[in-house]
Amino acid sequence: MHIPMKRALAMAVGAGIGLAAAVPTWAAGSLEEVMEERGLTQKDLLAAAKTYTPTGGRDEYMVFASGGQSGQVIVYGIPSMRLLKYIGVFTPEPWQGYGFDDESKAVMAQGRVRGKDITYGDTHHPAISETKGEYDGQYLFINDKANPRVAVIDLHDFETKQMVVNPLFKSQHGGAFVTENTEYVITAAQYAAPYSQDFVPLEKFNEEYRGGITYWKFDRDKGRIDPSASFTVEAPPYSQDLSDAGKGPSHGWSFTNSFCTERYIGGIERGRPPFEAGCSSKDTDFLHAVNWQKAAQLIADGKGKKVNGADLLPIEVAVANDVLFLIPEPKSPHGVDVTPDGKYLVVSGKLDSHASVYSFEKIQNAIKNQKFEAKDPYGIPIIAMEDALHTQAELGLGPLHTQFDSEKCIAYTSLYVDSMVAKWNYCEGKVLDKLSIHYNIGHLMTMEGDSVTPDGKYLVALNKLAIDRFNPVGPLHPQNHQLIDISGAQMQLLYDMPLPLGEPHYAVAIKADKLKPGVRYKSGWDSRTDQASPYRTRAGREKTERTCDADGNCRVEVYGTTIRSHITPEIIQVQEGDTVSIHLTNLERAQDETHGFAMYGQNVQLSIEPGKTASTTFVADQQGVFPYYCTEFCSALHLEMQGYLLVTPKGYESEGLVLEDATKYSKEDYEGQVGTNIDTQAVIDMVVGYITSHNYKDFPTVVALVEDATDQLGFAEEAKAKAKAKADEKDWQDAMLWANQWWQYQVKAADLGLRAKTFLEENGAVKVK
Ligand code: RUQ
Ligand code: CUA
Repeated sequence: MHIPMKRALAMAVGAGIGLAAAVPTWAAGSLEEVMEERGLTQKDLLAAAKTYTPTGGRDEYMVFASGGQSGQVIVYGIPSMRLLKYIGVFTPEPWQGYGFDDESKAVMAQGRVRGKDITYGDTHHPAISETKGEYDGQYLFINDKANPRVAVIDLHDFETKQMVVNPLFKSQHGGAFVTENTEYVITAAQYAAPYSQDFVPLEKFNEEYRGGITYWKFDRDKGRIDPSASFTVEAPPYSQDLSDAGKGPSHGWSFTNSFCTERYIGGIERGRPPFEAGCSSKDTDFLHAVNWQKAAQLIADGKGKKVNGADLLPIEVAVANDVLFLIPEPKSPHGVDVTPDGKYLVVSGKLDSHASVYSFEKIQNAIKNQKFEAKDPYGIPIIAMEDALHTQAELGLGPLHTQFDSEKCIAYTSLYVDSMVAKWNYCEGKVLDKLSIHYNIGHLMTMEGDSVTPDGKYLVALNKLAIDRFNPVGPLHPQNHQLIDISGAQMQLLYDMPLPLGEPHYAVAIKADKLKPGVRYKSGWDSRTDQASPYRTRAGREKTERTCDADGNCRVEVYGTTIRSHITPEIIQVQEGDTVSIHLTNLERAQDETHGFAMYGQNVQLSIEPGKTASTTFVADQQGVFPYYCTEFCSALHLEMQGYLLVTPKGYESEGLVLEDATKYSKEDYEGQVGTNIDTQAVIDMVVGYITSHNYKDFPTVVALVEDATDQLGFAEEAKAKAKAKADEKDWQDAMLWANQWWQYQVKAADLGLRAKTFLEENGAVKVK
């Protein structure tokens, strides 16, 4: 078994040194032939050329899309539309160990609602943290509509760090939206409900059911939301919908739509007309304009009150202090989007064919002159529509959401009923272009489209239905994100991407070079608290401790490590009934050398990225044999990265048996192995010779590989010393096994060396000596 591997290594090296890399040739003929065979047009080829990303290429933008009721966030690249990651947020994600390791279970526990674990979320709107209105690439926030929660994701490692539960709401659609410097993350209630957790009859809807807008204080230094510094502005039971934060001149304000200001309560089963009839009968609903800066000041001055332990600014206080205003907006509005310059807000009514552009300046003038057309039943002043409106544009049927271009005054609005995108000028209220979408577009998104300086370039249509666009996969269809080129006067459809998780409502795209994710953690890191783990373990310090309390309840704490290709410990013995905690630190420093940890029958699955410490705790309540292993194919000896949890019956006494190796080794075996190792070393030296004779230090990737290989060779030296010591004792059994372990490390080093060598060849390294 050893010889062929050695030969293979030698051949690989020889081939690399002796021959230039082979020149690829097209097997399938010329471009024209491929076009003909696949039925592609010139236009298709152009679209392909705009999206195709050759192997090793990177995308210009990174998209964070809501995963809808999958409770996750989907990450993909633009223009390639290649999927890069699902981030576990409200839903367990086993590959990442999310919701399986103790550390992330603690995050998910923050999201309990009324003491109940909620293991999904209905995510709608992701938002990237902003500095001076620009995406800064540090954090991502996303809401859960069904259970009013917000999650904080750190873009340093793309992991969910925190969840907060709204103390007042029972649902929460209009979030997450950040203010200009991420002072606050805004979320608005959707379905009105009593703030109290108690039963309140629907007959008291007008008096006791409430909506509201919550301003979650974000503590940038800690990278966490601070619930104690957050507050809610009380609002009538108007089904608040989407929101947006002011920017530039409108900074300090926020805007929230509503869609059932009729305050209608359905009840088909009671013979009443349904919600949908009663909630769309009036011609207008209300845009809520909130001066959150003033609201925050009032809360700080003690003008609010505590409800369910949270700060609330009551409607009367908000009204008395010019904090809350209403403005009529066309029938069943959905999106409200503040323009990049912060001067206007665009509102679309689902049941109106217009988009309405409101002027922030006009709104402020009306407030200054106290010019109101009426007050609503809760005493909130209503600014007349004509006093706030800048212009309206007839766009088409079912306008929903608006995004902005890099070019001034240019906006794109989704037309749900028409299945189209309208490009228009919101300063002049003029339509410029329309493009068909397949089918029923909801949100749309331009590059950095929520920032003060959108990039334009591309637009993604987030469609509600895919119908016939893809190969059928049963009654539940994939979602369809369509990539559109908006760099010219006319929009051009480039690509359809099926998304296998849904329903993605909204997405945000950031310039990829603004993201600076790490590739490893500091050794022994708890990635969820972002602190050194109390369970971090260094090589050689692995240990297992068992302690019992006075009642005879015992805990076993395992402080272990993982490194190619073994888990320490490899045998864990506990007693039936013990509570077992296994803490594993991944000792790897090499990029992408993640180890997994799965165990039979205990619902255990960890992902331990380089440097991370992850833990699992369970009760070993049944005696038995429970194999465990690494779930990431991390090296040639990955399958051997294994171990046993032995759960002995209570009161089990060892029968004094001895472990016997099934295969016996002789002096000759040992010497044969040493011979192989010496030959392998010669191969490694050749590779090292190649690398060091080139300018490898100019390639950070290679430098990292060389560092890793040097580590592996260090381990090889240790194993070699052990083998020699055993040989001196004439213990040929262990001498041979340690010699083999020495070889294992050599193979890992050789593998890294070859990868480094290939990289140098492919990237035009030059000979330096
Ligand atoms: S949604 S399709 Cu933003 Cu929740 Cu509009
Ligand atoms: Cu570690 Cu496979």
